[in-house]
Amino acid sequence: MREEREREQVAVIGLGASGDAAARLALRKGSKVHVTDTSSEDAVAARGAVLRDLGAEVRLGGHDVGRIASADTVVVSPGIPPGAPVLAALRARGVAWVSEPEFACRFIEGPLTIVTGTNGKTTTAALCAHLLREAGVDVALGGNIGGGLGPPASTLAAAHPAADRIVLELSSFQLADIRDLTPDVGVMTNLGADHMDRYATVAEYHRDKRRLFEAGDENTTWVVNGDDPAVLAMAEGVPGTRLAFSLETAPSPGAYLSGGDLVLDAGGSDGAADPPRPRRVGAASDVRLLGRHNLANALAALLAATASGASPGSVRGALRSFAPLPHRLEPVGTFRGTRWVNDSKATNAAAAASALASVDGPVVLLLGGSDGGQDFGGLVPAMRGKVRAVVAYGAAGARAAAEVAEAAGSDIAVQRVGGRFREVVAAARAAARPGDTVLLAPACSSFDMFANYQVRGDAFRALAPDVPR
Ligand code: UMA
Repeated sequence: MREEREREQVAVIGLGASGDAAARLALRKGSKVHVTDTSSEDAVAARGAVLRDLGAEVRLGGHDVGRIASADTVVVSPGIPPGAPVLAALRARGVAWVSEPEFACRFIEGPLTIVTGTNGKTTTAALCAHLLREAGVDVALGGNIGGGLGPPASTLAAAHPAADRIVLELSSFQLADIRDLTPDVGVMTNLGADHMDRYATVAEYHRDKRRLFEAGDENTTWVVNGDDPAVLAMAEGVPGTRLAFSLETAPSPGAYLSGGDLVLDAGGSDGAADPPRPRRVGAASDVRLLGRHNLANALAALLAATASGASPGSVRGALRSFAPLPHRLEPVGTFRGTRWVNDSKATNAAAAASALASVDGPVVLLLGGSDGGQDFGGLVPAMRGKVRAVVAYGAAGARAAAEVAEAAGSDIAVQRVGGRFREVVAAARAAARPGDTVLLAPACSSFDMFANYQVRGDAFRALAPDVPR
């Protein structure tokens, strides 16, 4: 009985990928675990059944706030917004909670490289881990990244033996509820607007991103976007060492593009007799990813990887062997002379603009999905001279079509397509001519028609060749 009471009690809210991983980690560490989800649908029930067998108490179809509040530690899944009734009730009782990566990091002893930012964080985190792996560092990749590219942080924390270095991609939702997690290396790729269905203002969203900088200390190395004033302002005066990457200037210490070269400058010239010189570590052409913004991601990854233990000499070959990731400017193929590119991950206007800047015209653009209040007319400058036709679809389709048509006048053919995604893709095919690129960069999340952006991208990939299936 006494022993029972001494076991830490952990309550986990949400039984998606993060909740499942956190509950398993807590069980493995000998805690008493209560796990709960408002849903009792099949996938959740199946996870719950396994956790019950492993010894957890599982409550589905609703939350027992009193039971959750009695736990020593409450872990919250990132998809649960701060205004959710369960969190409002816990707040009213004065109960604090932590995010799943914060919980995981209590059990991670090795150094952490944390990557966040509005766009490019998955590519940067995955490339950083790849550069480290190729340099012989024992590294594990996970966190928000999902999509089969890496597990939740808790799964990495439960792994035995632990990797020497962990690279975590973290979202603003996860950073919101960190407490003691301390990055050894922290990366901020860029700052724009996103998740405006969850945040009332961009400033509120940025406040959660700022948690990364607040989590570091004087031993942290920061990798920041030297071309993004919002990032530089946020990193201002933060303790630790600051490295910047830039496509426009030559920051020192930092990494930059010089002609076609990727250059690393270790800095340190202050008073040193023999300061290290800027060093060419690769070429832009070594990066097999489409788009200039991916050169910025590559520079960020270079800095993060070298700050995390990769030798600069190992970088070039590793850059060349990094293949494009699924749903991120992923070349799907060329069918009847038309190239198809899947950027389903472009769930906001800034990402769609980057995608447009990354492909050659003429382009047939698929635009639409859930309506998150994005400024579609604001995308027109990125479309001009490049986009032949816009196929607007989904919940935001009517607004997207109207805003683009108004801003573009007769320069861009705009059609709104209702119905299923198959019809949307067929309309894009009909609008495209040989030599064109059909680009899925919808500037919207996918939840009006799909479970997530991966399923949307998979559907696009499957429908592109127009093969009956
Ligand atoms: N739920 C409750 N109570 C509530 C509300 C929801 O129990 O009041 C339940 C839901 O029924 C559901 C669960 O909570 O079963 C929600 O889990 P979740 O949405 O947190 O999803 P997970 O499967 O745990 O996935 C999360 C991340 N998802 C989100 O942040 C929305 C995944 O990021 C991440 O890969 C995974 O944790 C592991 O770390 C995905 C993502 O789209 C890729 N992230 C966003 C992005 O990148 O833009 C932030």
